Amino acid sequence: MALSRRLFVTSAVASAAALTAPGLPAAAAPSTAFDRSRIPVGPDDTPDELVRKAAQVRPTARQIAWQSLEQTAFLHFGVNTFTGLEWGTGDEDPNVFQPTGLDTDQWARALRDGGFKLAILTVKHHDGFVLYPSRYTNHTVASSSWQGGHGDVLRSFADSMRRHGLKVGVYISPADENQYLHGVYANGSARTGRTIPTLAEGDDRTPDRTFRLAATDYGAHMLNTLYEVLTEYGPVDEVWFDGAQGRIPPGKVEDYDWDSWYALVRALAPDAAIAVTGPDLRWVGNESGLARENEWSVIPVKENQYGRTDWALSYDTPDEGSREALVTAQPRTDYLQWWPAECDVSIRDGWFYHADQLPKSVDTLTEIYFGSVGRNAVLLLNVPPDTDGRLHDTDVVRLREFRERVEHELPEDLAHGARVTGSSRERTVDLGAGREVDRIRLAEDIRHGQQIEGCVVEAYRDGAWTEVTRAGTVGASRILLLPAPVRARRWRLRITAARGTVRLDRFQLYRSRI
Ligand code: FUL
Repeated sequence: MALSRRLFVTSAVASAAALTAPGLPAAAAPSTAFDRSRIPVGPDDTPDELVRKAAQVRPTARQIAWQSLEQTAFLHFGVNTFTGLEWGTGDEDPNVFQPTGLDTDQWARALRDGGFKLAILTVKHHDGFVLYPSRYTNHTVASSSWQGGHGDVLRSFADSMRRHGLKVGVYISPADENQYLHGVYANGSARTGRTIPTLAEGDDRTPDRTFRLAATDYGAHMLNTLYEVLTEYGPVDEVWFDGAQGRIPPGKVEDYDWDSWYALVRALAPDAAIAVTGPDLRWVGNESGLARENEWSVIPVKENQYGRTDWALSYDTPDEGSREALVTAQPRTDYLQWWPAECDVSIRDGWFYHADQLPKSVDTLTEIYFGSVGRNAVLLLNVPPDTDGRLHDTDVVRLREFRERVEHELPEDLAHGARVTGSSRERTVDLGAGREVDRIRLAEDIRHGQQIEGCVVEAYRDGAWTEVTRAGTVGASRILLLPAPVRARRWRLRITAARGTVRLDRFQLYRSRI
């Protein structure tokens, strides 16, 4: 998909604060006085001051939980699955949605067996077609004859994921072609106080919480959609907002009410990481599933319209967080923020299922694993259900092969239980006997931030410490691949550059079995 779709419209419209109900947290602001997930930057901060501040930034509990998932999945499913399009038009006949054998348990088993911990369903893609029967639009599963108009993919998906131990995420597209055709999206309406949920005709809900939030007509539509999803389908751990605008005439724009949307998500799903166009995690900047070799989770950011967190540098700059990057970004930086990278990629070429496409090879998926999980990021791999409403057998087999391959790449930590000595800047492991090693996994305890800027792995060979490999950043996870196995009994990790006190979480040694 064109990168430009993820680029955001920035308009000069003045930001009006969300109107909050009592007890409703402010949108993107730190949730407690001790929240250090972002620290303000001033124009007079010296380069040393910038580094000192970066060293003090800490992830929230929500971000730590999200980072530990490592492998997450996307499921792009909707009218496009049946029309063959990647981006729907909003005027498609809802009756095209006819999965012949929806089996969300099969999705869940395949993802669980592939090593995935959370799955995100496209509850609404840019066409506006909604996978549950919403009160606020007819462009939904209820307008299809599928299951007699009583189908609910979101219900089935959420139940299956939880039954198989996976967490639930929801993709709710801000862009909405259908609402544009109905004169709601980008209709130029004012941002005014709206009561959420807005009770619809015949609505039998008696909400125990209502919210007063600033929104346009379409912003209110999004809020009502979020309210339904976040109150009727159980706990949600990730809410995924793309930043794309719909295909609307030049001159028209829908300024998304980010602050109000974030506030409602925080109130209704406090554990949910708000992804991509959100304060909790950022798009890595490509759709190939690959992080930068040196991927920082502490990033200079600016706050744009209605509280949207944005890059101070560009989304795809090769260096988002080094000392040099902090200085270059300073004139545009509002905060140094814990904003870790999520690497999205599809197992097939498209995001939606197309019969003529094939899944990526195990070798490619393994490169993606090392390029994401191995580089301080979380992998978000899309596996699109087919027109039956099942993951294609080829993809299911590929997911299992991928998991087996990762297990063979990193079979058994040879350093587990070994004698470990050292300090925060140096750790030595004695394996008790010479062992061959070709993969090394490092991790910082990110509860104490991201500090390592450079490190060297050495092996004691022929009476001397010899460099085996080196790396820049480590963060939550760094996996180093040696071109050939190295045999040694004693191994050492030396931190050569750091911003603050390093708390090492892993120094693991592996001999792959591939
Ligand atoms: C993009 C969208 O336009 C694609 O259709 C897909 O959903 C991808 C994950 O994000 O911006």
